[in-house]
Amino acid sequence: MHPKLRDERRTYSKEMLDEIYNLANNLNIEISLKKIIQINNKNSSTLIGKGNLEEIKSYIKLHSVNLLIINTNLSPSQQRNLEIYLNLKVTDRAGIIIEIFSKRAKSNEGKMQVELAELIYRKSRLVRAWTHLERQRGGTSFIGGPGELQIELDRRHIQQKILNIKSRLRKVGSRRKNQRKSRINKNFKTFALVGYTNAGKTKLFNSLTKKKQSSRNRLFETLDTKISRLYLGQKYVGIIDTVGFINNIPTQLIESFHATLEEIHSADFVINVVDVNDINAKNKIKTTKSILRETGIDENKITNMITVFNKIDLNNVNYKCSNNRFYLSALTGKGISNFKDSLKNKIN
Ligand SMILES: Nc1nc2c(ncn2[C@@H]2O[C@H](COP(=O)(O)OP(=O)(O)OP(=O)(O)O)[C@@H](O)[C@H]2O)c(=O)[nH]1
Ligand SMILES: [Mg+2]
Repeated sequence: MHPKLRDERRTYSKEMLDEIYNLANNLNIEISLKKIIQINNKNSSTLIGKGNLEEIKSYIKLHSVNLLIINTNLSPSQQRNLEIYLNLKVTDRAGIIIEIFSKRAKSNEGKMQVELAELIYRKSRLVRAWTHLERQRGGTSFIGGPGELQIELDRRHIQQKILNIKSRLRKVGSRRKNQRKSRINKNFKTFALVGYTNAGKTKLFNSLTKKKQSSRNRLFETLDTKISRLYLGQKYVGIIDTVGFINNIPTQLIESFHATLEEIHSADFVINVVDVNDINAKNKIKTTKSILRETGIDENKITNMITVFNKIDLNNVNYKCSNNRFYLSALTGKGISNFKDSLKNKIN
């Protein structure tokens, strides 16, 4: 492998590790050891090979560890096999992210969407054999797959719950659809802010629309979609703020946030907000594009996507904007007026 590529990969893996560390911290999980393991040959039943597993096992024996987080998505059987082999609660990246979403959800729709993702995740992990581990852990947390719920609910019950939430979500979805129809009828143009979590979408939304949505330095601050008006000289347009993306986003979340993601699909323009100071900005742009593709967005919207490099107040570089590329600070307002002018040109 080319040394530059190897360095890039290493930086990326480190950042991914910091990211999951950050998320776990937010869940009040105390991390005693974090480690990058290079997997050359994937072991289909446990993902990690025997040598590394033995090392993990001896670490667990020596320290009072009660949870192993694997920062990638495990199949249900891999997760189960690891739990049995290590006699320890194991969770994967999807488990942690869904748990964070569950902690952040505030609106009714958000809560329903997260519950749906949790149920889909759990459904495939409902295995009776795990109950002995559950008793040992004594936990009721969602992490590690099914907790108490596993014992309480059988698959059919979960399936029933899934159908029930889906039908409630469909009702919310059809309300949204009608609102979108009315916007189209009125020729009301919309711009959807998308991008990696923590890039500053909500801050930009607030700056453009004078709203006061919560914008904080923590991952997945926004889960709900908000639309608000921006006056662009003679015409109003809609600015849409949505949930942020993350690398390796659980498919269960994409499935359950369908209605939210449809708002992005139906927007006339998509604006990808990127933190200009992020050393992994390039990878995060790639992640955003690939998630959008996964959700079935029209390819033209990706081709014509506007990229906003945000947080320029944090460095002293002089950037040059172009047709679909802008540099600004949602915090100080620098570059916003130029950006608004170009949005105006796009709708005329
Ligand atoms: N210095 C600086 N900080 C910014 C700027 N824009 C946003 N921030 C900060 O970056 C953090 C994340 O901002 P948000 O607006 O919540 O980010 P987001 O993209 O909406 O994040 P999610 O809702 O998680 O997807 C907050 O602490 C903001 O104050 C900026 O232009 N400059
Ligand atoms: Mg936000």
